[in-house]
Parts: sequence; structure tokens; C-alpha cells
Amino acid sequence: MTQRWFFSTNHKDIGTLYFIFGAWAGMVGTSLSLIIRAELGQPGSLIGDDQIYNVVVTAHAFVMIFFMVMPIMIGGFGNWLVPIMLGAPDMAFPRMNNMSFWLLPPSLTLLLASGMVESGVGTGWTVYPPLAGAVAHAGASVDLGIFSLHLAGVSSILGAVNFITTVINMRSSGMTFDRMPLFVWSVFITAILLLLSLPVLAGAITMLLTDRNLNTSFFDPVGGGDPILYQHLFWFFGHPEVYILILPAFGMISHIVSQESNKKKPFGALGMIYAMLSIGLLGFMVWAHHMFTVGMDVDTRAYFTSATMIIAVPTGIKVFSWLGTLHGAHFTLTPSLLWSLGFIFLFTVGGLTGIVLANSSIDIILHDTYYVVAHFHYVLSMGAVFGIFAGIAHWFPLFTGVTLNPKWLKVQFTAMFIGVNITFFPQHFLGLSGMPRRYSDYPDAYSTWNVVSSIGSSISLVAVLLFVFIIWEGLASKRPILFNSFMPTSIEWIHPYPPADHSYMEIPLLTA
Ligand code: HAS
Ligand code: CU
Repeated sequence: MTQRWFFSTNHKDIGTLYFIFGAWAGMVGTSLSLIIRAELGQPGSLIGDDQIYNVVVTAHAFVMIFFMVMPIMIGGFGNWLVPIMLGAPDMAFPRMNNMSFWLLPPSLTLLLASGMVESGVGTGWTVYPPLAGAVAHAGASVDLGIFSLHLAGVSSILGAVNFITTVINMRSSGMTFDRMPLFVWSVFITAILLLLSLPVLAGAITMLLTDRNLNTSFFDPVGGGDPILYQHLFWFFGHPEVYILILPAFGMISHIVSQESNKKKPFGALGMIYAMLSIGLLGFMVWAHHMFTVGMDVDTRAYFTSATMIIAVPTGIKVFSWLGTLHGAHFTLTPSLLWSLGFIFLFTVGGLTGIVLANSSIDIILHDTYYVVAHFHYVLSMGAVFGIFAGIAHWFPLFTGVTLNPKWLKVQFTAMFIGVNITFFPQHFLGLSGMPRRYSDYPDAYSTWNVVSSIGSSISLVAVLLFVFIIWEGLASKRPILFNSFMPTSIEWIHPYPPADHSYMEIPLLTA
């Protein structure tokens, strides 16, 4: 029987595998984050080893980005929903889809192994040389980390090829591009970003691998190389990557907001498509805003500052279109809408601190401080993760045939909302007063807000545990789908603006 799901080429089975994998990795990533907050919960040392602390920070980032957010959003929601929303029988390459998934467990194994052999990867997720080079990180750890990224990269590139082909070739009749649901658009654009950016990361880490092991010197000045070259290559991948992490959430939020507003279409649907396309395109032209401190000339700084700030325009179009969709609507505060409102508010807060950081002169002060950490956790822990929770609250009945307890979901949302804000808002203050990131200790002056932040992380832990319980209770109780105002029966549940001929209407609502 295990063969049924092991070899399955069915997009729903594979989507479910991605969800299970992502949930498991989410537990690992959360545990690592709690170790970080335990170390920083009081001045002085808890772990007693700075390298181990940095290994934990690095593993936390990798696990959350590559093994939690991306598998759940693109692998889980993408696989489940894209073929259904297109009216396609499955993905374009079902067997390659299976392979995309099964490359991930070995990749995660290599990553976890990298933290356990020798002295671990204490480089941060950016893996900059010379710290990641053969002298500062002797031993096999960084090599294992690179191999882990190679496998995850192959998995994502194959997945991207699959989604792009599916969207172009597998649309049912009447499903023209301009009618295509916004979630499908978001996954399509995400897949293009993956296809164009991941090979650059693969090149960079392979060059690092040969620098470490085969005496090349791409990034080593002693042999005529340049460590800054690595930073350019990494961020040419790294900045598009942050939009890869958020675009599918944009797509889900558009669906949920228009659905819960009882509107057939999201406000400005065509504008939303163009906004996502512009975000994707601009995302490739702003990478050096991560490198303002390397010593750029003033014109280059001015260019990267301006180009970065322009991204606020299409992103603003998205935020105001969600608000436009909600405007004048009769809605009830269902769990999925609560998560969506939380997303819109907190993602905007994180976006605005991004605009602050885009100013190169300000960034030179704030770079590598907790202000940056606060920025990216607002857009990730409250943007990407809230998007995931919104999607689960919304589509869990479709995926499983059972309904989660809506009251508990609201309690859980409240706990999580309080927890993440208490964790991350004080980090703005820490950053503004100069506390650097990636250090295991701090002067006493930084104690108060660090204690508050660590307390916040325990509140989030309670919320996550409550969520695990809610999922278990839902599956154990087998409560059937409740077709009430909170769970509409109409096709719009899945499809916000169906093509007129309803050619794709045979949608299986239950899988059981
Ligand atoms: Fe970012 C660093 C700038 C969006 C994730 N970002 C990071 C890192 C991560 C990350 C993970 O320019 C750390 C990487 C590392 O390990 O070092 N980011 C931006 C800007 C945007 C942005 C301008 N980031 C994201 C998203 C992420 C993400 C989305 C993941 C999901 N980010 C930076 C910069 C750094 C950075 C610097 C480097 C810092 C350093 O020193 O290392 C934009 O896409 C945000 C657009 C969204 C909004 C909100 C909605 C818009 C509205 C329209 C009106 C607003 C206007 C602005 C016109 C702007 C509502 C007016 C401005 C006012 C202040 C009032
Ligand atoms: Cu960036």
C-alpha cells in the first residue's frame, strides 16, 4: 500500500506529500527558532558556543525557506489547486512531479547532516566567502550544505518547468490567460522567477564548492578572484527568492478576500496580474540593495535605491486592490478572512520597513542589525506564514473533506497574531539602537526588548501547538464540510471568476 503514495503521480497525492513534508520541516524550523530565542532570552551565554549558535541560525533560515514555505506554497497549494483551477486532469509532467518531491527528503537530510558533522555551517543562509571558504569553515559541513542546495535547486527547477508547462499547455477551453485565476498567475510567475534565478545560485555555490575543494579561486583574491562577485551572484538569486516566497501568498489572499467578500472577481483583477508581473520583473533589477555596505559608488547606490523603491508601486496596487475588494462588501470574520486581514496589515508594515532599508544611506547604518531581521520577519513570518495559514483555513475542507473547528481557528489566529508581533516588533527598536544580527550575546542595554521578544516566541509556540491540535481534532472528528455562509457551495469557492462556458466544472470536491 505504501507504493500508492510513494510512486503516485497524482497532483493531489503529491500536494499532500508536500504539505506533510512542509509541516514536518516547519516543526524543525520552529524548534530551531526557539533555541535562538532561548539563547537571546537573557544576556550571557546559554549554548556556550558561538559557532553552534550560528549553525542554528543558518539551519533555521534554510529549513524555513527551502523546506517549509516553498514546499507548502508551491508544492502543496500549487500542486493541489493549479490543475483544478485550470480544469486540467493533472500536471503536465506527472512523473517529474513525483521526482520533484522525492528530491526534497534527501536534500533536507543533507542539510541536517551539515549541521551535525565537524563544526557545522555557521555562515548564515547567504554562505558568503571568505567565511564559507576552506579556511574558516574547514571540513565537510559547508560541502554538505552546498549539496543540499543543489538537490533542493534541482527539485525546484523541475517543479518550475512543470508549472510553466502546465499553465501554458493544460488550460481547458475558455480558460484564456486573462481569465486565469490569480492564484494560478501567482504560481506561474513564481515558477518563472525560480527558473531564472535558481541556476545563478547553483552556479555560485558550485564555484564556492570548487574554490573549497579544487583550488579554483573565483572568490579568493589570492588567486585573482573576488569575494564580492559571490555576493552579486547570491543576491541575483536571493532577491527574486524573497518574491518567490511571497507571490503565491498574494495569489491565495486574492482568492480568499474576493471569496469571503462574496464578490465574483477581485477588485482590479487585470491590474493584479500586471502588478505581479512587474514585481517579478523588477525583482531581478534590485539585488544590490543587500550590498550597500560593500563600497559602491554613489551612482550605483542611487540606482539600486530608486529601483528598489519603485517596487512599492505594484505592491501598493495589490494592497489597495485587496482593500478595494473588501470595500462595501458584506463579510463575516471567518478564520481565513482573519488571516488575510492580518496578512494585508502586517505585510504592509514589513513592506514599509523595506522601503526604509532601500535608502542606501540609512541602510549603511541598519545593515546587519535587528532592524533587517524585523523587516524580513514581518514580510515572512507574518506575510508568507499568514498566507499559508489563510490558505489552510480556506481549503482544508477541499483537501480532506473535513471541517476544522472555526472557533478554535480564531483563537489560534489571535494567539499567533499577538505572539509574532510581540516577538518581532521590539526587534525594530533593537536594530535602531544598533544590535547586530547573527551574534549569540549582547550588552545588558539590549536586555529588555530581547526578553520581550523571547516571551513573544513562546506565545507563538503555544499557537502552533494549538494549530497541530486543531488539525488532529479535525481529522479525528471527521466533521463533514459545513455548507453555510462560512463555506459557500458555489464554484467561486475555488474559482473567483469562472469562464462563461463552465467547461471545467467537473471539480471533485472531496478526495476521500
Ligand atoms: Fe526585503 C532585506 C527592501 C520586500 C525579505 N528582505 C530582506 C531580507 C529578507 C527580505 C529575507 O532595500 C534579509 C536578507 C538577508 O538575510 O540579509 N524588501 C525591501 C523592499 C521590499 C521588500 C523595498 N523583503 C520583501 C519581501 C520579502 C523580503 C516581500 C519576503 C517575503 N529588504 C529590503 C532591503 C533589504 C531587505 C533594502 C536589505 C537590508 C540589509 O541591510 O540587509 C518591497 O517589495 C516592499 C513593498 C511593499 C510595500 C508595502 C505596501 C505598499 C503600499 C503602497 C504605498 C507605500 C509607499 C511607500 C509608496 C511598500 C501600501 C512609502 C514609504 C513610506 C515609508 C511611508
Ligand atoms: Cu531584496
